[in-house]
Amino acid sequence: MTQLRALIFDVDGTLADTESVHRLAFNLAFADEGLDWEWDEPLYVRLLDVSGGKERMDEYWCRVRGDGADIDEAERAERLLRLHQRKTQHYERLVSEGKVTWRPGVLALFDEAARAGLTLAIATTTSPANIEALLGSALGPNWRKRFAVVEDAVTAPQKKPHPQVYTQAVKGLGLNAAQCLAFEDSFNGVQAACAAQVPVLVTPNAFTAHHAFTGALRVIADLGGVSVADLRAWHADAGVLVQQA
Ligand code: XBP
Ligand code: MG
Repeated sequence: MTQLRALIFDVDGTLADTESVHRLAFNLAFADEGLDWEWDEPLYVRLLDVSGGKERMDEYWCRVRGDGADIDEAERAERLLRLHQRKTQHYERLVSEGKVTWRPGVLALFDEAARAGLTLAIATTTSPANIEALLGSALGPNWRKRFAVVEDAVTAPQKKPHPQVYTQAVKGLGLNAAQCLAFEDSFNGVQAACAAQVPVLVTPNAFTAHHAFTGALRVIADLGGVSVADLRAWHADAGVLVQQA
């Protein structure tokens, strides 16, 4: 049986309910640019099928609105970058104003896992500034010391469902995938973890409840009341599944 050694956490939608604040930040950036772009919640649920804020805006511009393809490639890239920088500034401010709610059990599990000798890591498609804002606000300026590895949109530019962020996290941990347990909220995240052979626990949220989570080790409402002993037992099941395969 492969012993559990590390927990690898997705950020958006898993650690905290961030996507409604991301959506607000996008709309504020669009308004700053004087654009008639407005992402309501049903549209944002659809656009969340695309990981990465710049990629998501490009999808909207070219395939939902359909008028992005008429723009010169360089000009389009420049506007997407400008919009994303502005959006990230709005998101950082909204997080600092306490607009994001952490999900149940996550911070308690960080503490219990560390006491139990488990290593913590992050594997996200979000931007470094967003991670800094969210974890800095909850864990203080030394939050980074709590995580052995942080893989994000800069270190792993191939976004979920591509497995790059997880394969790099496992490599950075110096472990094999079976010694890790990933925590995710979305179809893309589960696909990425499974493609990297990392057993994955899913805690869906309002934006992802309709997603398929085929391949996940287990789907639970949230991490409230979940102990390290629970994780070790569920992870051992993964070992059994692998042996049965
Ligand atoms: C979710 C994402 C991100 C966020 C927006 O990341 O796909 O794009 O929606 O953040 P996670 P950016 O892997 O943590 O679920 O605008 O910085 O991309
Ligand atoms: Mg997520």
